[in-house]
Amino acid sequence: MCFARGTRLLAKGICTIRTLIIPPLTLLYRENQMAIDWYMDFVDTGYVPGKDELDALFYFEPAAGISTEEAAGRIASESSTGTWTTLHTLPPRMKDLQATVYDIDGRYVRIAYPPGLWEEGNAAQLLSGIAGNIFGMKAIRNLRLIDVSLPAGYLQHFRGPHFGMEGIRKMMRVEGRPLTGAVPKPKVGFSAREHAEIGFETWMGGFDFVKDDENLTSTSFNRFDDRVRELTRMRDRAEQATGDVKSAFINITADTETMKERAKMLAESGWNYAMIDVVVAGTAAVSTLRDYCSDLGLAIHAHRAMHASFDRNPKHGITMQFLAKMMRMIGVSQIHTGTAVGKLTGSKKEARILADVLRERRVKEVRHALLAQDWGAIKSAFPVSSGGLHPGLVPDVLVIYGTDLVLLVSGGIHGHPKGTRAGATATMQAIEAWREGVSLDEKARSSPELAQSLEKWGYYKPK
Ligand code: CAP
Ligand code: MG
Repeated sequence: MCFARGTRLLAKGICTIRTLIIPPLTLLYRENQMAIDWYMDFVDTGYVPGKDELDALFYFEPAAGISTEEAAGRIASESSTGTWTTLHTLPPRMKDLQATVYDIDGRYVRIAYPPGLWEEGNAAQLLSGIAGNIFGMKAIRNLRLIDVSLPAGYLQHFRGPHFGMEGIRKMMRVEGRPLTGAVPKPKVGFSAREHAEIGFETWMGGFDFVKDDENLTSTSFNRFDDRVRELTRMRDRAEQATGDVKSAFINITADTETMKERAKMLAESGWNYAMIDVVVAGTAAVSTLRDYCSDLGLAIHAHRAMHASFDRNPKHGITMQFLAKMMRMIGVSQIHTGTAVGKLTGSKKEARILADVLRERRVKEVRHALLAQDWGAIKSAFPVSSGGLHPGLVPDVLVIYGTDLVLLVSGGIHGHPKGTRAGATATMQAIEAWREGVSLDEKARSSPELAQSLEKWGYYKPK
């Protein structure tokens, strides 16, 4: 009996020491002890950023035991000049390169970065700074880079898209409607000849583009040079038959030297686009190919495969709007931005924000989602809507994007009851209905291909 009572008393005593005695003593010790970190040196909520500074917006969640201010300071420190500890020597000029937390709004923080931190024209280095180590800090439980407002002094070192949207429309001779395209499906497995024959049917159904899928490059069953040769032959036949300009997004994704060789082959065969899987290829490679393709007169179609590995989690990673901004700044002519109604993630709000990032000269702020941005002389780029679309969903997509869009309908034409050409024709009829302001059901009365498409899919939204 006494033993049990004694144990309870001992346990109580230990607990009191741990909760009431140790923490204030630690605090006292730390305050008196020489400071071992300087994160708070990166926080000044009275600071007003200079016009020449980059202005970043993050969502962040401090880890347990880390104050909001210290967590914000750690983000600014680790993404500019800091390290985990105070230093024996710190030349005063380093202060000029320090990032500054200047606004903390709940879970959102704004950080100003001095221009001197950034190498002119080097997008990869920008990412190493503001999208590098900071995602791995133990003191931050979740961190998401939402957007960065880029000052004119920084943007001036980037060329942006070789063709703006106007240039692409002029090149393709398409006005007043979205540009249209499709990927042969199944996404890989066809020979180069079969791929080109499906492409011919796609073009003859009224589409402007035939697109390689993101995982088709130069495989044993469909070598790049064979596909270029076969598609060139079919393009010339389709242009002859229709009198329209026909083009393709042929995927050059590989190591940079190989991508250059493939781009050259495209230009020599009279193509005006190259396709790159920009996330897997990397920022540096896209930067190299942007200039190389521009010299060859090639626009770049940017597929974003892998983006959802870092932009899908609303609490951690990098947003699609920041990826889209980087790619317009570097100079792709168009990039996938989702459908909101198709098979892949992405909301209507996100699709509209992405379209603004790519198309507008002056982008307006959207609280906690987008920072104001003046693009200056950087040309516009097309949003690309693709993924799980069919003619029945065309009006939904055009309500979101309007006509300044590249619309890709792939499974949604090759799955048409009468085949690819009828599927493309049905999609063009759906676009016409939208432009005429009539319902698809009404249009279908005089458009058999659209009627057959609605019979199979109706207005089905893929899960
Ligand atoms: C669409 C697609 C595209 C996705 C990419 C595919 O085919 O070819 O790669 O649209 O997604 O492989 O799924 P379907 P996102 O039209 O047959 O679905 O555009 O969101 O980047
Ligand atoms: Mg694909």
